[in-house]
Amino acid sequence: RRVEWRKPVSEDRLRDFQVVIAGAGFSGVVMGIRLKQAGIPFVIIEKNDAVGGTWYENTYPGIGVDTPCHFYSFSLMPNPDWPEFFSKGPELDAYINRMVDHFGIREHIRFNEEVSAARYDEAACRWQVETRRADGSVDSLEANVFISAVGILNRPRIPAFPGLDTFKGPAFHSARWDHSVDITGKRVALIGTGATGIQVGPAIADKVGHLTIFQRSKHWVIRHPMYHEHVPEAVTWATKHIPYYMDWFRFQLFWAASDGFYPTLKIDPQWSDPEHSLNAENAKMREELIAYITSELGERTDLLDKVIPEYPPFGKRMLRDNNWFRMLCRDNVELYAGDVERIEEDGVVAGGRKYPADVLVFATGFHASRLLAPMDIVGRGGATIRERWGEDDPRAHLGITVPDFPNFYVLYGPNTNLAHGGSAFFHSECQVRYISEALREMLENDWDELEVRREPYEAYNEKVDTEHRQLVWSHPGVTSWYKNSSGRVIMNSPWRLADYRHFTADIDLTEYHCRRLDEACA
Ligand code: N01
Repeated sequence: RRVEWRKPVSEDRLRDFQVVIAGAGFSGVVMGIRLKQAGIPFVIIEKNDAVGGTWYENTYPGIGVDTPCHFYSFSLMPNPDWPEFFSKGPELDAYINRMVDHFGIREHIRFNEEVSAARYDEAACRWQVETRRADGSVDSLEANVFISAVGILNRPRIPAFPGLDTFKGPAFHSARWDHSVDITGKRVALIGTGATGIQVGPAIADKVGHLTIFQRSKHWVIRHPMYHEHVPEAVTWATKHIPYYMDWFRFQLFWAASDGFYPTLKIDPQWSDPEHSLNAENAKMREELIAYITSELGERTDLLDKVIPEYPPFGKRMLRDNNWFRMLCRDNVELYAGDVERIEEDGVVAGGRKYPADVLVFATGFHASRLLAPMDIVGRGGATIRERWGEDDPRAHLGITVPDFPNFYVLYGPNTNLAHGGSAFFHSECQVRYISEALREMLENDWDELEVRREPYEAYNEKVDTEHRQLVWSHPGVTSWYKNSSGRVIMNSPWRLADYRHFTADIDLTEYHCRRLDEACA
């Protein structure tokens, strides 16, 4: 939804107002689009030399989305021309570039520059945003409002395996794929079997000489009938020509992919088999998944114990089957289930055996829990985000805003990740709408400062925790990047998509301190 001005705002006020956005991934770009449409000045600071964030940085073989694209796209730029229901990385990268050019956002972006710190100047009600350029030079900008759109999965994590630096061949993280390395005919060791590993494996198995996959823990893998389907011409035609067809199509994907699964996630305290499932729907899903895996593995029944998780479906991120099980049955593929012991100059040691390798690929995920790191964000009275959140306990009101950090907003913040299906784009649009409303109120009322009160922030986080205690992600038998070191679910949203949209549809000003520069807090 565009910003709808309700009161006049003087041109001087608008001209003097400045918003700084960190990150030109999807969220940062759509924030920019809404600000541009509203006539609010802004600049986006982007560390890469291009837009796209995740979809620019990740170029590993097989990269693609596992949410249908007609839903995994913005309402402000629906795309009837998706070639596949689940598009590949380059197609998504092209989509964001088209969007940036269509809305004239590129000229607002400073590339090869990263926000290193942001400090709130209470006397001026402004943020001092410090940046570092790729060439090492630094700069600083002043902003009325600072918005982080840096995402959560952008700092690749390679575990400190003993002997890691002794490996003689090429070794790289999936998000830094080294395309100069020819893997044809090579012995490749792939460590990690999350959403990335499951795409990499099948994409390289027929090219490499031998592929050894190291799976530390098991993941549930689900089939989608349209995963490898091209969009039929009739669907493309209908989305272009039949009134409201695109809306309807998006709506049914929204419903089926997210809210439709919601009953599967709830813990039934009376349920008799809590280690393996949560309730009747969850148990039924477990059975269906096991039947599917069994049929995919066919004669390779020896693999069943290695791949069927003990914990309930949805405990970890559900993975979309990308011919994973068929790949495991190939002669040149071997699955090791268990911990990696160490790395040696010519291979990986696990379970007391050496698995020779010429190339190592780490699909080992990201430093997700240190949200907003390495930015140094300092709010009112010298409060820092790192002290406030500790090593790994981020919290925000609606996942967006934090007391003592006025005029600061986070896109894709704490507890906003969608782990029950659904589209991050949808959530991003909810947050952008909410932040845009906050800015509208600030400008229309000539306020210089808007800061969430402590009570609604605490009440919201209490509600989030209470809700999570009843959901699958808090299951004690599951480790995942959704939880912090003390087991609190910090990443996922516990809400149905429609609920979160409702929470963020409008800003409730009674939840905020609103202030003009020369006034005390109201
Ligand atoms: O990372 P992950 P990812 N020794 O953290 C293993 C999004 N995404 O890059 O499960 C051995 O999920 C780890 O094992 P375990 C999506 O939101 C989306 O795959 O912790 N193994 C796991 O198997 C996703 O959730 C798409 O026991 C170790 C793997 O490495 C998120 O990005 C595609 C280890 C890491 O899995 C991250 O996915 C790709 C160790 N010391 C990504 N440490 C789509 O939309 C970790 N592992 C399709």
